[in-house]
Amino acid sequence: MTRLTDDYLWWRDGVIYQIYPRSFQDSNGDGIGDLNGITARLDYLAGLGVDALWLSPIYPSPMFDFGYDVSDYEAIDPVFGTLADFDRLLAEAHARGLRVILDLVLNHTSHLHPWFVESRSSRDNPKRDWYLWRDPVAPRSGAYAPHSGAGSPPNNWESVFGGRAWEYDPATGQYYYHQFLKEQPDLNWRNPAVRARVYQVMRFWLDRGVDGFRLDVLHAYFKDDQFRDNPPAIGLRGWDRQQHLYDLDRPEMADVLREIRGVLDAYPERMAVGEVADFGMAVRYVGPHKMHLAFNFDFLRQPWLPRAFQQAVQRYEAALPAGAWPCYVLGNHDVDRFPTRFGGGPYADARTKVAAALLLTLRGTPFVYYGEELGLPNTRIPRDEIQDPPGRRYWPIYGGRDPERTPMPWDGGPNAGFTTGQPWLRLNADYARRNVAAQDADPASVLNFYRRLLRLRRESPALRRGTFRALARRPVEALAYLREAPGQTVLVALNFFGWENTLKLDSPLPAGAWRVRLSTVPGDQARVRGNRVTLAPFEATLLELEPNSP
Ligand code: TEU
Ligand code: CA
Repeated sequence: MTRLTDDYLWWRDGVIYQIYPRSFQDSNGDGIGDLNGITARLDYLAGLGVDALWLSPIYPSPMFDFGYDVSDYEAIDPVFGTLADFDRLLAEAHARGLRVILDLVLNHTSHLHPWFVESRSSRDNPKRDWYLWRDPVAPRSGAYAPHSGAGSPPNNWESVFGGRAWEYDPATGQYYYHQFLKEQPDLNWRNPAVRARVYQVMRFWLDRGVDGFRLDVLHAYFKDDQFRDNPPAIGLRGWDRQQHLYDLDRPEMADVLREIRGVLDAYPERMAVGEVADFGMAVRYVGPHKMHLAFNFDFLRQPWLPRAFQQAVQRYEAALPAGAWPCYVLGNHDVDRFPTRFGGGPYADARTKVAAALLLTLRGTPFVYYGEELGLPNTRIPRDEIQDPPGRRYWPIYGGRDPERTPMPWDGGPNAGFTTGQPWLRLNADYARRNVAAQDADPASVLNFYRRLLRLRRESPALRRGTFRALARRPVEALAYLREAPGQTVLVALNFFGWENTLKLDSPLPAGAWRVRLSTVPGDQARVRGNRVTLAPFEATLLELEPNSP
């Protein structure tokens, strides 16, 4: 594998690829992707040019939230394989220079986790305090009181997935808190025994050679110690109709970030990336003694306008303290796929290439969600095929997350080569054309564009580590920026629209000869003159300043 600088650090200089294991590759014909399937596709991933894989949860789970409800943190769900399969996957990945990070879901467990089974068994069980149990309160007049004699829930907190966040447990006469489904009770992070046990889980995987973790809903570990009501907000669904002052992002988090970092720092080159709810946390949760990375989800909400993206980058660059490294994503298993979000239609692939060129040339670690490298769009899922719990609950206001979780299309054969059985979720409707084999054979495909971008990024110190400088203060239809490292200057120019655009820069470009390193336009001669850059429709171009040019 190419290693051009001595100080290469995989999670900072590399690109991380998210796999949703149910949907990547089935190896045994049950219609559900599994670990051996992933192992069989490692050559594809190494050839793509990514540096690390993040696997969404693979632990034993009753699958109420498809693995985000864990019933044993130190084993593998039989649907996905065995620990031996996992060890083999890890060894084979490492042999190809690919790191592997696991998804740790530590805000909550499954309601079938033995810890919760014990906790709910009696009020004096030693594990009672491992979860958040509260007495009912006297029903306020007109207030919600679901159980006769049970009073009302302890406060007004809502579940992300709908309804109250409190579930009454008649056996012991108390409510327990669940920020997501009632099958996902929240752990009590104030309890030192919980913390110690959870850090032991981390060491279990680190000792096996896992390279790090994606920490699910890291922002929610602590709830207000006084369980105060959230103030109201304007929104459509219950969760959105409150300001989350008291059920997220509590001050106690600082100590836990330090503790988690301490666990990781006992091993060489391990990392954690936090899933956090907003931009403020994406900035506050990273840096020395905190997380290595935290997802900045700004791009998931941007309209397809260069200025919106540029502003998102600039506010991030300005807000991150020294020693904190940026992190960008265009999609994941919870949000609409970006080709659909950015408008779909006949120009979707052209836009996808522009978006990919942006994601992979910013200063920060990019995450690529499986299928993005094919320009995979959302797939419409008929109501009777909906699998995702919030989709079932909120249809038709919200159809759930199945549309962005459809199986990876590998070839044009039956079920796209994903399975020999019946896929758990339908494939993209255009899989006969949109699949790995077909795009592999087409030099102009989205896949081959990703490969070239990833190769260039890996070879380029400016793209990996250089500074970021936007070249026009108010870009309208195209975007241009410089990435500069000692000895290398790269100009990235992106036309967001389907007509020619001349971008006027605030000041002339550094003088010299600009050589095209990569372009969506074949044989491109990039027109850079003074303070003007002219771009063809949907052109994405990377130019390098010839080092010895006058
Ligand atoms: O997601 C956290 C979360 O709150 C949202 O992304 C949520 O899934 C979305 O708003 C849908 O309504 C994480 C995981 O990424 C997600 O898949 C899990 O379902 C959730 O935590 C619970 O573990
Ligand atoms: Ca399988």
